[in-house]
Amino acid sequence: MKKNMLMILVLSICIMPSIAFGAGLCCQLSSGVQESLAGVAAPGEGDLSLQFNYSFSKMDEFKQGSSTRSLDEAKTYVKPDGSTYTSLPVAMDMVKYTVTAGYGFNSKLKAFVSVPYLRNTMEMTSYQGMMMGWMDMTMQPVSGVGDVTAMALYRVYTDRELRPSDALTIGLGLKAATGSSTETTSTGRLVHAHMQPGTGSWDPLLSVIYTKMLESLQLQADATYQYTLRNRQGYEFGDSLAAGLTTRYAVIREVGITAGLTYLHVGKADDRDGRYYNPATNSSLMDDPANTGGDSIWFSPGLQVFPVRNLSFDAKFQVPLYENVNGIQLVSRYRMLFGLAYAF
Ligand SMILES: [Cu+2]
Repeated sequence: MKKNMLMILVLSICIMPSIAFGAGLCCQLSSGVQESLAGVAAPGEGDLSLQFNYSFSKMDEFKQGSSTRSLDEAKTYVKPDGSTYTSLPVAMDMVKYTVTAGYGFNSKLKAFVSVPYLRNTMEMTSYQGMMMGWMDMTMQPVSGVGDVTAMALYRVYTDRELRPSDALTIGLGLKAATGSSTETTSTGRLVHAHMQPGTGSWDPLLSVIYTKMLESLQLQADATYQYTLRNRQGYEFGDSLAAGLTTRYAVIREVGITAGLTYLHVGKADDRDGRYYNPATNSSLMDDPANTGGDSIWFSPGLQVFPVRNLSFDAKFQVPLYENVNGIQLVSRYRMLFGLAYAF
């Protein structure tokens, strides 16, 4: 280590996009790896950084537009064609482990690669007819390696080379189709597209990050656009835009508190070939693309600790302040993230 790694780690919070959303609007970005890039220790010139992340998302309530709906209300939700859903999600947990490696080519160019591993579980209920009524069931967990994301960050502007106070960085990335999007249930049907480990598509990513560093306060504004493409099963997830404002305050040298506000827009998905949702044979709320996408605003308080040289720990809690979804959807109640980073 040539430099004071602690200082680099402290500054690094401001270098990565704060799009920490695996499950913005009910797992819409479940395989987008952006979350692992949030808060990654940005490596110095010729340095390597390694980060391990854990995230947990809980989805257990319904929204129709921006109004909360009970499970009973979801059971009687009338589709545009006049019918109701006979299969509903009740709760979904998403656990994600992500390993991210970063390398600093020089003071301007850095690159990151992250590999996620996911485990999704779901409680459901389905209507079995007049005699049996609604029956609860637990889905077989879906797990596996998710979609690998590579991203290059290039700092296009800074006011001065040493301890810059203003910086503008542009990121270009690609989310690869490494995760499976064709997991099936015991009955041979494709698992919900939004519960699969991967999306099956190769999606370009574009980020713009502006950072301002004051005495013990740092501010960051960033935006990331994910341009989704159609996968081999004919399914296309909606494009997404995440725009965030993050502030970090250093209480003491080793401890910082963070607060973030993020706006997330996710477009509606399209199941062109009806592989995941066939209205003729399937009346599952979770599978109907009409119930995908929407807008949300999130608040994320967090904590960062630098216990020893080259090591950082961060924890973040995320809650939606506002959610407005297309159709009716199972939405997130909260999300927790823990990260451990080491710079070599
Ligand atoms: Cu399910």
